[in-house]
Amino acid sequence: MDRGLAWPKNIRNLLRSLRMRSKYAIILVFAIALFIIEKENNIISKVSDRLTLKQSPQILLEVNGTPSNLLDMENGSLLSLRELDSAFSQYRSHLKNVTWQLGDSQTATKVQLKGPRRHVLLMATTRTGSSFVGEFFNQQRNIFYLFEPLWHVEKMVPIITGSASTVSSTIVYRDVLHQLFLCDLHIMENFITPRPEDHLTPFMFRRGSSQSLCEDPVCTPFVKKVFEKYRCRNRQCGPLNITLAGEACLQKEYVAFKTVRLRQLEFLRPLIEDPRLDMRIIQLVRDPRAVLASRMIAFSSKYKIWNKWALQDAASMDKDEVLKLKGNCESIRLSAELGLRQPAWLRGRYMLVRYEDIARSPLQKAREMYSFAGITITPQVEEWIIKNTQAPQDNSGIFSTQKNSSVQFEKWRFSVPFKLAQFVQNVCEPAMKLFGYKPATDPETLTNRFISLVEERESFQVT
Ligand SMILES: *C1O[C@H](CO)[C@@H](O)[C@H](O)[C@H]1NC(C)=O
Ligand SMILES: *[C@@H]1O[C@H](CO)[C@@H](O)[C@H](O)[C@H]1NC(C)=O
Ligand SMILES: *[C@@H]1O[C@H](CO)[C@@H](O)[C@H](O)[C@H]1NC(C)=O
Ligand SMILES: *[C@@H]1O[C@H](CO)[C@@H](O)[C@H](O)[C@H]1NC(C)=O
Repeated sequence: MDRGLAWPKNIRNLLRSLRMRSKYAIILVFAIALFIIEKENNIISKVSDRLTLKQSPQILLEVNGTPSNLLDMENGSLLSLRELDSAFSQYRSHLKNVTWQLGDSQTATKVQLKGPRRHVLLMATTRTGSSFVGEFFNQQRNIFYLFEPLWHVEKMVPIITGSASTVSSTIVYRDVLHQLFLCDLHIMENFITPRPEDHLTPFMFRRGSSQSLCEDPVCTPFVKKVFEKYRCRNRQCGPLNITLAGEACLQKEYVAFKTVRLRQLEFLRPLIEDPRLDMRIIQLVRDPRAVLASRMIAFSSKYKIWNKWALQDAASMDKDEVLKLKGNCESIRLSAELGLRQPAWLRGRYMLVRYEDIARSPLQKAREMYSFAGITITPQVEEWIIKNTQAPQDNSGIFSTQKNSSVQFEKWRFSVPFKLAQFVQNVCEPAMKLFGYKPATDPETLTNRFISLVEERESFQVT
């Protein structure tokens, strides 16, 4: 397919789906469109597609005084994309941080934040134990914890993740996180489907994984007949009142989020340099062999090429899949190297943690993470950790956090064929070296419980 035509069509589809949404969503789409245009000016000029916008053209006027000649007031449609492009280039600088301005116009400006607060981002990738480690922060009452808030954002901007670079989605992720750390939860309303009405939604992803969204006063009385997609675990609540949740966030001393959707540490610099925030970033990594093995089970359809390959005697592995794996490992490594180099803007704000170390000494690692974050760990958190890391092995579901952690973390060694381990070792060698994961030289080593594949490390060195 011609990529030049695909983007505007996607934008149009997205606009159509957003038609009923508020002005914020529309403005956001333009920020996204701008980004694409910025990257691919030449492609846009080939396109004469028309972009029609059924919603009031007034909307655009609100973005730093966009001139009225951009709009055709008579029939309410926008001019051609080509003309839009030149209009955009005029307003490029204003739109650059438009998500930022969106949020700013809401709660963040109205409410004075209580200080000093600390803001913790647990930055991970899927199947690295991030749900489990996230619980360390979720279990503490004075922390406002959100589980994977970017899930909704990823769902809403498929055009970016699909056809444009991951850079553009990362910018949206970053700006949304920025607002969320400021307790502006309204920013989420642009991404939750169906769109919340009256700031109420029963569709906040995995609400039950955030105690902060399930306790008083955020847990409003249960409403019969409202279908609650993501329920609180231990009680029934009414649909989530996002305004109320934002207020609760401001009442807490600390804010912590976990995400598997943001990989590039360098993008977080604006958050770290925002004087209203006091950021601490904890990057969680895990042996890429274990991660792949776990993904092949948890996301078996997405990883069916790997599953098929693992079972075959002689078959060459799909090139795209290999590149993806390499891309994963490299982006994690590059972020870690940046963090470990401690540039001035990151100093004291970055911590690298290996899942394997947490699995072996959960309490000690939790204390280290809390100490790094400058938060005093409570006995409740410590009790939760003790209770949930010594559970018998057999009651652990795929996504459960309750397991005998010191046994679980290397179970993969006995379930993957040696050739898979070897393959990952080759593709991810630089990352494995940095994090201290030892290659298994032969099948016997792989399955020998007495040979550790994890180097003991007190600290990590960038070479
Ligand atoms: C981005 O937004 C901030 C805060 O509203 C503003 O101070 C800054 O000038 C804006 N930057 C650009 C490039 O528009
Ligand atoms: C809407 O405005 C555009 C630009 O001025 C014009 O070319 C087009 O014919 C108009 N469409 C209708 C349906 O009036
Ligand atoms: C949501 O919470 C806010 C803040 O407490 C409140 O003003 C508003 O009335 C609530 N909305 C609904 C629909 O209950
Ligand atoms: C968890 O695993 C460790 C290591 O094998 C073992 O010593 C311990 O007894 C196990 N704990 C439980 C509760 O099964």
